[in-house]
Amino acid sequence: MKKFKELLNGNKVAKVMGVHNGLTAKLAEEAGYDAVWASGLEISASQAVPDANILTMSENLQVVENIRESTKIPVLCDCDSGYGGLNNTVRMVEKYESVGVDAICIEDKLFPKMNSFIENNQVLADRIDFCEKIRSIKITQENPDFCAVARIESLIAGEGMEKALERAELYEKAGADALLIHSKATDAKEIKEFAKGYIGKLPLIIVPTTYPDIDLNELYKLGIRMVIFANQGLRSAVNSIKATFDKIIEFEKTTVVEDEIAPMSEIFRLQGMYDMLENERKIKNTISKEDF
Ligand code: SPV
Ligand code: MG
Repeated sequence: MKKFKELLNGNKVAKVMGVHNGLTAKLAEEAGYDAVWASGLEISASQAVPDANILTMSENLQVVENIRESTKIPVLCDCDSGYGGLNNTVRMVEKYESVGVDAICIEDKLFPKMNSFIENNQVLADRIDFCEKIRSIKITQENPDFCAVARIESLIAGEGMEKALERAELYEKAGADALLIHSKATDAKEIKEFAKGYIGKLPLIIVPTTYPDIDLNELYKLGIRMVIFANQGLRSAVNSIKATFDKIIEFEKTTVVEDEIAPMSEIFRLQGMYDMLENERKIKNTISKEDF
């Protein structure tokens, strides 16, 4: 298994899956993803609240701890805009690093931030203020391998390509380990243009939610080192759960879905029931009745 930093500098585009709890993190690892993205959208949606800094840093951190303990692959955390100002970001770094995550991502928007695909309400942070936040991560972190991803929202907020590239240069200077260039375009032209225009050295990360048709080999040549499939797991779960719920209420029994849903044995495996019982047996075997 590769470290997050190694993934950023690898010889292929690392594939990262969005997750919202320990179970989805485990499923992402088993499917073969290189890392997981603790998605703010997924975590808030899974609690049926808006993706707009409604959940507190501590509430997100609690979920992140469960994600961390459930998978061995690197965990990259969506930390929105750092939960406030510079000092909030400092405490956030201390707390996130203490639970053992590999990387955090902050975006150059104001608190409270709004999901990038909601029209209007996309207010960008002052670039110098944001550089200070990036610097605060690098100064606060204790583990040299801990990574800071700086997310550029210029193309989301309508600030334009030129300004996006200027921000990239500044965030690199401030100490970011990677740049996430976000786009809501319906094809990859915009992020390709950014990648071609970026003359710095940092690895680039993309989130192709609105532009699903991508070619990873082509993107690698342009400097893109990581792709985050940020929300497809949650969206797939919603459709699947809806279909199952609809069928059961219609037929008033579960026979119609039994072949489509995971067997109980699979749930037990995923939650570690069998491992727990095996461990219990091993512990008990170390004690013999005769000796005690
Ligand atoms: C998330 O997954 O929470 C993200 C990506 O930040 S997006 O929803 O595209 O803003
Ligand atoms: Mg988010």
